[in-house]
Amino acid sequence: MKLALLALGAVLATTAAHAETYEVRMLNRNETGGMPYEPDFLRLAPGDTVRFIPTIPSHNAATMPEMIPSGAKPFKGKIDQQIEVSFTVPGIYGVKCIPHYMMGMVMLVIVGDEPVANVAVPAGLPPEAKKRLQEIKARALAKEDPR
Ligand SMILES: [Cu+2]
Repeated sequence: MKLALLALGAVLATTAAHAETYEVRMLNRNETGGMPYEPDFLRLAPGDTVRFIPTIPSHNAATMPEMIPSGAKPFKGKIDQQIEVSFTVPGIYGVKCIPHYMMGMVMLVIVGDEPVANVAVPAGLPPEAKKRLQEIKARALAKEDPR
């Protein structure tokens, strides 16, 4: 029995070394407020995939040109389209819902080891998007670097 568990542990450890797929739901409301991605922060290993799910209609997921590592490929899902995006280039990404960008529908993705403290929220964003990203950053900081 113990041997079997050890073997299972080895299998799980091997699997964990491979690329993971994370699911992000696009919603109209949750406990963080209106028009959220859930979760709204992900830290990925290079090569991991995010599946953006239109749980509630009328949302999409697109890269923010202001927040994308150089060399990373932009993406833009259609409204109500479920897309899967592989993040291969390390760095800091902002993701936005185009119809609800003005209402602050954004999320933060960090690929690799970049500290949350290095996230720079661009000054020129719509105020609600800026506010949401600052909230997401503060929550991510509290989670990853509690002091
Ligand atoms: Cu939306």
